[in-house]
Amino acid sequence: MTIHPQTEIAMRHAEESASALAHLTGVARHDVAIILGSGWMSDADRLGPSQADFRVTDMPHFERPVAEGHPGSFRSVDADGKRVLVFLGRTHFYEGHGVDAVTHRVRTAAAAGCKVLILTNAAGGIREDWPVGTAVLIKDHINFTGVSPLHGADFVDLTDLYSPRLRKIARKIDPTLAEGVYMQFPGPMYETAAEITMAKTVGADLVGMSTALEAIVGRASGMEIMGLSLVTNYATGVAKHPHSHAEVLAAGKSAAGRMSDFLAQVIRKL
Ligand code: 8IG
Repeated sequence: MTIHPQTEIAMRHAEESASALAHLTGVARHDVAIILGSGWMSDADRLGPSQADFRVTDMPHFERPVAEGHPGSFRSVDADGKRVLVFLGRTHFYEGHGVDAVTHRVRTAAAAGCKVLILTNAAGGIREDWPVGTAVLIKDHINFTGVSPLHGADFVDLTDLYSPRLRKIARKIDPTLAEGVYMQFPGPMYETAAEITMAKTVGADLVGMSTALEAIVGRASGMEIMGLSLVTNYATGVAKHPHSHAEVLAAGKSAAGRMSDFLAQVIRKL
């Protein structure tokens, strides 16, 4: 298959970013990449020692961060010899920079040598038995953004997109870990109650504004993928009151230590 010109550009940009990343961190190749979403960032130091934080905008081709609680930094963590590339925050589809901006971290991670990609997010929970603070392993997704992050006739297979091997590792560390289907909406508005009824009907357990587009490019780039959601609010209609971003940030902050400790264990077992 010939590579679509837009994919070629995205891959060249990723190579350029990866080369800047190696120069900034002094680490030529990384093994694992983690994208920390809201609710996952505040205790990132627990993942392992790192020299310093860098701004993604110190590399070419990265967009400036906009969402509150998304600093747009990254670090290289030494997890007992395993090199882990950690992005604090992501670029969202709703920022309007297009799918290549959304997936640029993923392509950069692949270009930097990463074979495993861990995607984390904060999400709205549809299931009443998952209170705020519940960590959920993503077992599959529904891409409801209406767009594809791939270009041209790139017929990528998405069977077992969220690696059964990695899910087994996660459940071994925490046998109580819930598993669910994540549905990515375009955002930035939260859903209506009717949309959540639809989401539930088509098999979603969680709703959010990220992750699915990134996972698709991760697969297309040959990486093994793990997805983790932290429920920071009940979805519309399930919730008894309106949503606020402050509430999401607070729920994330109180869970971040637990989430980082869990991720640290996962990394060491990969
Ligand atoms: I945090 O209820 C968080 N992100 N789409 N819906 C969507 N995204 C979210 C939600 C939610 N909560």
